[in-house]
Amino acid sequence: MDIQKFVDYVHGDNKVEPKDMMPDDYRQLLVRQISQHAHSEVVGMLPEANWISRAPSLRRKMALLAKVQDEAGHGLYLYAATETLGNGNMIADRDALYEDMLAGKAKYSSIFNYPTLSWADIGAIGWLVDGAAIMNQVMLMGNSYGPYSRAMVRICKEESFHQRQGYEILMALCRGTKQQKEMAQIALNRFWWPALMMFGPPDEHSSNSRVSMNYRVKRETNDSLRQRFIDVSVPQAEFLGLRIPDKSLKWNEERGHYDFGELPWSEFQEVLKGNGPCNKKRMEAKRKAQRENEWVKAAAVAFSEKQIKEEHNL
Ligand code: FAQ
Repeated sequence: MDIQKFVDYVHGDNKVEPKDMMPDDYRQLLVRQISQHAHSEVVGMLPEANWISRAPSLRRKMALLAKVQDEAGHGLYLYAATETLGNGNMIADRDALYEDMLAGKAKYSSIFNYPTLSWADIGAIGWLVDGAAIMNQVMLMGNSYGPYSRAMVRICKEESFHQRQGYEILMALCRGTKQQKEMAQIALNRFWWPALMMFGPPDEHSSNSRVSMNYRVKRETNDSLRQRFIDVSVPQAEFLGLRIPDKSLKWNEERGHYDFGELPWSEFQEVLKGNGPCNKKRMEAKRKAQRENEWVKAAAVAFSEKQIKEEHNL
């Protein structure tokens, strides 16, 4: 196929749909990114689910339950979008992709390998992790693949509610007792750098960015989104009365942005290799869920097969 024609097409802000012709490396890039995104959503349920039974009030529990269920829904939209890309050469079946993640062959976001040690961590996740996810996903709403771009629109609406509920948890803690405010500060200290690393490696080490930008999957680079996230988060931290744990953080009048310190990239590499604080625990939890809930899937398949037979008098 004429690759340049395809590139011109996507640069004209046109969408590619499942049955359209597309270059193999475009299909491959999308299967990799969308499935990793889906895995992140479903693994991302674990750190927060850890606090459902210990939420401090019924209202907080309801909001957290709804949020965690939303993440499962995001995983479903994204696995469904990935499946539209399967063809004779490319396996995009959700079970196969999920198995790749369980086997450690496919990645999911580094952030979900950190523990949630206090209730304030749930606030920090909503504010920073969902905040970073939105920053990235608003950009992805404009990506060139129709099913992914449309999934992003809905996901972004739900993520905005998630971000608000997290920030509101921290507002309550920061207006509470001295110990509650300290708890919020400790959560910010632990989640700040991991949240910044969600945007991926620095641009010069981002192996996929060039092709991704050319195909309009990514429309902005890792570093530019990270900078924007820092610029919007600093005043939000100030409003809470919390300190960002970065001594180098300083407004740069000339650049019109905050300067910031070096991110702990060696920690990021270790987390990607499977050596983060919770990598093993997360995969064990998902394998256990798969084993123990296999019967639910089998029952759903048996039920749908029975219905099809009845509807068609087979
Ligand atoms: N963690 O060449 P690049 C959420 C990998 S959803 C792990 O720059 P790319 C909602 C990358 O895969 C959060 N691995 O890669 C929620 C690549 O390896 P590969 C997830 C990472 O794809 C909230 C290698 O490093 N969001 O939080 C990470 O162009 C609360 C080189 O990197 C998405 O997935 C990382 N942080 O850019 C849920 C959004 N960063 O595959 C529950 C969609 C990079 O070649 C609770 N994804 N790597 O072996 C994207 O926008 C992109 O994939 C990036 C990375 C920006 C994440």
